[in-house]
Parts: sequence; C-alpha cells; structure tokens
Amino acid sequence: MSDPAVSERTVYRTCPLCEATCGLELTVRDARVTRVRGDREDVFSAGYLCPKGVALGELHDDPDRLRQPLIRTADGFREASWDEAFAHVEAGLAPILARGDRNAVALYAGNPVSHNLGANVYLRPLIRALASRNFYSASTVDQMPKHVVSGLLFGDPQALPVPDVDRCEFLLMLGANPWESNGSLWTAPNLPARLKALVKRGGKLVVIDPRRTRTAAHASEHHAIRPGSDALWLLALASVIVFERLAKPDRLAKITSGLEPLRELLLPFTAQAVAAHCGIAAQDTERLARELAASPAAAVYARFGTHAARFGTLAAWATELLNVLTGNLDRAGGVMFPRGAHERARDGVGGGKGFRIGRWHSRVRGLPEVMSELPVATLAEEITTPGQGQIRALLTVAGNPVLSTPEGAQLARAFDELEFMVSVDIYLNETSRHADVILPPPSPLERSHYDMFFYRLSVRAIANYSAPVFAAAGPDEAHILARLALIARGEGAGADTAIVDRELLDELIHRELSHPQSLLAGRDADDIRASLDGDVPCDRVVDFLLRTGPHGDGFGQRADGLSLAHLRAHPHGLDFGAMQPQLPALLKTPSARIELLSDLVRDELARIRRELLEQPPQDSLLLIGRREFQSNNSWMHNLPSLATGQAHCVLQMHPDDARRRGLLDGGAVAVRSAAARVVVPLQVTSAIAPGVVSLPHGYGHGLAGMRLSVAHEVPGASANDLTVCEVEGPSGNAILNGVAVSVEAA
Ligand SMILES: Nc1nc2c(c(=O)[nH]1)N[C@H]1C(S)=C(S)[C@@H](COP(=O)(O)OP(=O)(O)OC[C@H]3O[C@@H](n4cnc5c(=O)[nH]c(N)nc54)[C@H](O)[C@@H]3O)O[C@H]1N2
Ligand SMILES: Nc1nc2c(c(=O)[nH]1)N[C@H]1C(S)=C(S)[C@@H](COP(=O)(O)OP(=O)(O)OC[C@H]3O[C@@H](n4cnc5c(=O)[nH]c(N)nc54)[C@H](O)[C@@H]3O)O[C@H]1N2
Ligand code: SF4
Ligand SMILES: [Mo]
Repeated sequence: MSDPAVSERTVYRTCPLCEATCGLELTVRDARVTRVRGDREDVFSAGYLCPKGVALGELHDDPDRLRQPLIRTADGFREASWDEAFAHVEAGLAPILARGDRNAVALYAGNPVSHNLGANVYLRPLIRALASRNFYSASTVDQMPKHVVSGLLFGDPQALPVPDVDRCEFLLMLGANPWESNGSLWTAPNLPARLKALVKRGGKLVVIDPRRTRTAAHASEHHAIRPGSDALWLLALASVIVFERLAKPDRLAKITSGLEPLRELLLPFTAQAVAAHCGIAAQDTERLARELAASPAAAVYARFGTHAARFGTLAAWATELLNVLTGNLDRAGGVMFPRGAHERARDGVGGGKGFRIGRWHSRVRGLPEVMSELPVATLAEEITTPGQGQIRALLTVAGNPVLSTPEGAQLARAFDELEFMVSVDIYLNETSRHADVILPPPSPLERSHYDMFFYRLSVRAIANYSAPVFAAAGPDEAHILARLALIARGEGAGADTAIVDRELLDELIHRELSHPQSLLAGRDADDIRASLDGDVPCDRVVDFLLRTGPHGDGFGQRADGLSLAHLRAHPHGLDFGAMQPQLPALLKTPSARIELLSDLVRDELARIRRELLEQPPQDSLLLIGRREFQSNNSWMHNLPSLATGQAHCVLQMHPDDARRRGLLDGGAVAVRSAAARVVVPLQVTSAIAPGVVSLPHGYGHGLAGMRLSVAHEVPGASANDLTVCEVEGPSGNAILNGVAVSVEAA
C-alpha cells in the first residue's frame, strides 16, 4: 500500500468550465482527485468556486466519459484503436472530397472549444484545411450580434467591451443573470460579490429581465420586459438622452462619426411609444435614462437574453450607442476593452480594413456569412436540400447541436441523411450518437490550460497557467484536430501532425517579425522557435504569445518579463491590473473612428419600426430560456453531484396565466410551438412575468443509443425541440427567446 502522505499532492488549476476562470485547489491521491476547493490565493478568484468546479474530479472519473474512439457498426458502436479510427475517418471523407465540392463537408464547433486551449488553437488549421463555406458554431445560438456590432463600430468583431464592474457606479444589465451564469463575454470570478460591492459603495444595479432572477433579486431595481423588445427599449433610452440634451460623449465625440443624424433616426422611439411593446412604463424609462446619463461611471451591458432574441443585433448596437452617448465607452467604471497578457500591444492610431458581412451567403436561404460562419439555424436545410454545395459529411467538435440549436429534433433527422459524420467529443450523446466515428479527447485534467479566450474578456489582465494533473492515455485535442486537418488536406490519416504544429508556430513568429514595430526585429525565426518552452505545441504557442505580449520578456529583452516559465513559478496566477483605455489605437475601421451608423444599422432601425413599433402589441404567450447554477448547457447532466434531476427541467409560468388555463403547480403540461410539442412539469411562480414562460435548454436525454446513464435517468425535455429555425436579423443568430407557444394540461 502506498503511503498517503507520499502519494497525496495539492495542485492549483484554473477551472475551464465557464468564463469565470476560477482558481481551484485540487487534492490528488494516486490517480484520483479527492477534494476540490477554491484557491484562496488565486489572484483573481480568491477562493470562489461553484458546484461545477467541484465536479471536475467527477467528470474525470465518469465511467461514461469516452476513453477510446468508437466506430459505428451494424450492431452499434465498438471501440477502436486511434489509428484504426483515423483510417476510418479518411475512408469516409476522402470519396466525398474527391468529388471536388469542398462545401460538401461541414464543420460545427461548440462552446467548449473556447474553454480548451488545444481546440482553441487547432480549430483554425482544421477550418482552413476543410476550405468549406459550411462552417457553423455555437456563436450563432449565442453572441453573434455582439460581434457584428463591434465589427461595424470598431472595425474588429473581436473587440468586445466589458463592464468595468469594480469601478462602476451604475450598471444597467439586460438579459443576463450572472448570479447563476457566472458572467458571459465578461470574465470576472465571483460576480455576485462584485455586484454586491457595487451596490454597497452607493452604486446602482438595474436589471431588465422577464424573470425575477437571483441577479434581479439582488438588484437596486428590476423591470420585467416583454421578450424580444430590448432593442426598442434601449432606443427609447437613447432618444430621451438625445432629446433632453443629456448626451455627453466628451472625448469620444472627436473620434465618433454618425452622431449628427441620430436626432432624426431616434425621433419615433419615444418612451411613450415603446411602453406597451416593452411592458415598461414611460416614466420609468425616462427616469432611468436620466440616471444613466447623470452617473459619472455607468455601463450598459446586454447579454444572452437580448442577443438570442428578435432584433438582437439592434439591441447590441443600441447598447453601445448608449455607452458612447454617455461618454462611458473606454472609460474607467464604464465599459472597457480588456487586453490579455498574451495579446499583442495595440500601437498606432488605429484604422484598418473595417468589417463586413455577407461575403457569401447560405445556399438554401441566402443568409449572409458573418466572420466566415453561416447561421447554425440553416444547417438542417443545407443537409437535406439537394444540389451543388449540399452538405454530405459533417464534423462536430465539442458541440451538441441536437440539444443546443433550434428545431433540434429536425436536425437529428437530417444527420441521418449524411453520408458520413465524425464527432470529436467526450461523450456518446444526443449528437455524437449519429456519428460514424467518435474521437474522444482527454479529460480537462489531462491537458494544460491557459485561458486564451476568456483572458481577452477579463476585467483585469490576468495570466495563469495550469499543467496537466494526469497524463493522458490518448492523443490530446490539438493532435486530434491536426490529424483531421491533414486528412482534409489529402495528406492522409498517417501524416505527421508535426507538420501542422510547425506551420502554426511559423505563422505566429512570421507575423510578429513582419510587424513594423516588432520587439523581435532582426531576430532569427529558427532561434526563436528553438528557444520556446512547453511540453506540447500549444504550450509553446502560449509561451510565444506571453513573451511577445505587453508584459513579455521579449525573448531576453526584459529580464523579469513574462514567459511560460515565469507563470509556472506562480501557480496562483499573476495580475497585471485593471483595464486601460484603448481608443483610438484599437479602432480598425477605415475612418479610424467609431462608425456608429451604417446601412445595416439604418435598415434595422427601419425594420424595427415596421415590424414591431408600428404593429399592435402582441399578447401571445412567449417562451424564454434560463440557466441554473449547477448546470452547464447540455453536457454536465451526467455527473451525479450536479444532476439533481428533472426537477430543474420545468416550465415556469405566472399564477395568472396558470389560473386562466386551469393549470396546477407540479402538473404535467404540453407546450406547443410551430415546431413541436413537449411535455414537462409546471412550476407556477410569480418570479416570471405574465405572458411569458421559461424552460431551461440542454435537457432531453431520453433518446436511445447514448452512453449517459445518469442523465438518462432524469432526461427532461429539450427546449430546442420547441424553438424554430428563425434568425434575429443580420447576425444570423437564432431566436431562442421569445418563441410563441401555447400551453395546456397534458
Ligand atoms: N434554447 C436555448 N438554446 C441554447 C441556449 C439557450 O440559452 N437556450 N444557449 C446557447 C448557448 S449560449 C450556447 S454556448 C450553446 C452551446 O451549444 P453547444 O456547444 O453545441 O452545446 P454544449 O451543450 O455546450 O455541448 C458541448 C459538447 O462538447 C462536449 N465536450 C465537453 N468538453 C469537451 C472537450 O473538452 N472537448 C470536446 N471535443 N468535447 C467536449 C460535450 O460532451 C457536448 O457534447 O447552446 C445554445 N443553445
Ligand atoms: N450555470 C450555468 N452557467 C453558465 C452556462 C450554463 O449553462 N449554466 N452557460 C454558459 C454560457 S454558454 C453562456 S453564453 C452564459 C450566458 O450567461 P448570461 O448572458 O448571463 O445568460 P443567462 O444566464 O442565460 O441569462 C439570460 C437572461 O435573459 C433573460 N431573458 C430571456 N429573454 C429575454 C429578453 O427578451 N430580454 C431580456 N432583457 N431578458 C431576457 C432570461 O430570463 C435570463 O435570466 O452562461 C454561461 N454560464
Ligand atoms: S464559476 Fe465557472 S470557473 Fe468558477 S468554478 Fe464554477 S464553473 Fe468553474
Ligand atoms: Mo454560450
């Protein structure tokens, strides 16, 4: 028997499960995690954690989590060796690619890609290798409107401002529930404490949400808004600010175009005119607009509930419009642009190529491309509609679109029409059960982690690196994606992935060396490559980015500068301070200004007048979603400590609506939309506004042929069987909130 004192160790790790990037302290005995606690010394999270972080060990040990590739046979899946699985992928894809239509092979990338260093870095080589216009991701069931607006206004769809919560005095929050989601496109661990502190120092938190969420319950003020009407309401705030002459864009005025025509454009959107559509009284709207304008440090933050809804792009635009009009964009305490320690310095005075959408369109519905993606709401019809460019094969990477995208049941049927499908996934679940081959990457504890994606959205510049806790038995995710890329390029299932690793690093080094103000000017690329630190290629990428970043050692130029080695010596992370102003250097618009108005925005303003403002207010029952603290989209319901069951997949309804329909709390109800009918238990609660019902997404684990023994016991129903494949507007984001439904006793 091993001596516990010898075999027990403590490791520190950044949790990769949500955007909050909490530091965890793991106690490990032999090959098991025996305890997970918040790391009290973590420079960012200071001990905070949630039940999902605690479940990381359980995820690692989950007997249903796949450890070996699976290949479909006539009688179900069988385990295969990695070489056999990749050979099978090549045999399936090669004949389809040989027909000469690159668009015949599609890719869907899901949310965990952005939480996973290997997948994050190696997705691009795979996308390039496929050279297909049929690229889809969870972004079009989530935040695409926000990217479109940053693209239009700042010329960079990735330049996403976040509330400077720790210095803010007035936070207007719409369609977000950080008390349970832990924040979104806004990295700040323990947001509940940060928001409580805001209120405690005399600040104000105003929440706009059809439900009285836990966040709303802690707010200074909460208003229930009619789903899908946020754009209209935000425009009304802007119109009050403009017509009462409260706008003070200050220093922003000099670098912003499009302020002048606003008076005319905002004229129809009075607080009075929008009141009946939004369900918010005109005097409240006017008062809040005045308070917002008067605050010395205010931020408007709108998230998921407003983006995955009608007029999501316009809501995202009106949000930034308010931040500009009040002078709060790029100002301490307002909304600011984070910059990660691995991001290159933004030098110069700005200006660039700008941003546009619609460089190509989807084949069936003609929806515009955005950021080289097509809307996932069009995926099913692109598979089932014959003709040149029809999708015949699909790769999914860390995605579960059957549960996470609209009309999921219809998408599942479409998958069965494919000639070939590959899923890179850790579970045999609702989506991967349709695959011919499933390739499972290692568990989160078997990989290194540096939160490349979310440190770019973080309220403080944090750098923290986690080494793998356990050695992986199989190839890591980067290696899997590299092999898929080589197959797609026709180099064969046996080609050496070092080719892709080398190309990636060479491209990074070349880009830095060719930069006019490069720190490394005159240096030799081979020397630099040879001096990189890291056990796996992704770690060397991180080392390179840290060393050429704003705090980096510049490969020997700054003695105590940042590097991967430096981070290894700081297991609780390093904090490089609060966000700093970034304008105008950040701007990549052709004019080097914030371009407030564009044809796209004018068209959307005209459309919302026509389709919403000038229509009679609708009173149909509208379905929205919700997130719960111990759940994570569709894929953590197989962990016993989190799966407290179907009890969570219940439909919330206001007592007045229930009474009118003769429905009782706890009874089974049938919810019917244009797409489907599902049966779920009812929860009658005054926490939801009349005329609105709410069902969480990510359930529906009752299908056959999966390996999810715990989730299968309490399956719930999928909210996305009810949602329809309609998009909000130019971003192509699906409308997942504000879906017309009827409810009756089942
Ligand atoms: N109605 C409704 N629909 C929604 C939402 C909503 O609020 N309401 N929310 C939307 C949002 S915001 C999002 S982001 C999407 C999410 O949409 P998706 O990303 O498609 O779905 P997830 O549920 O996150 O599923 C993630 C998948 O990745 C697998 N996985 C987990 N970790 C790893 C890993 O490290 N590597 C690999 N290869 N696989 C892994 C899981 O087993 C699972 O199959 O859903 C959207 N859909
Ligand atoms: N516990 C937990 N945490 C998560 C996740 C999870 O599944 N579970 N998922 C992660 C992911 S992928 C994301 S993108 C983030 C999302 O995190 P958030 O952006 O905070 O989104 P949600 O928690 O879904 O909260 C959205 C809110 O919008 C409200 N809402 C719905 N429709 C409307 C509307 O039309 N107008 C307004 N104003 N409000 C509306 C809903 O009632 C809900 O309270 O959470 C992340 N964190
Ligand atoms: S809040 Fe997010 S990052 Fe923190 S422990 Fe929970 S899942 Fe992990
Ligand atoms: Mo998301």
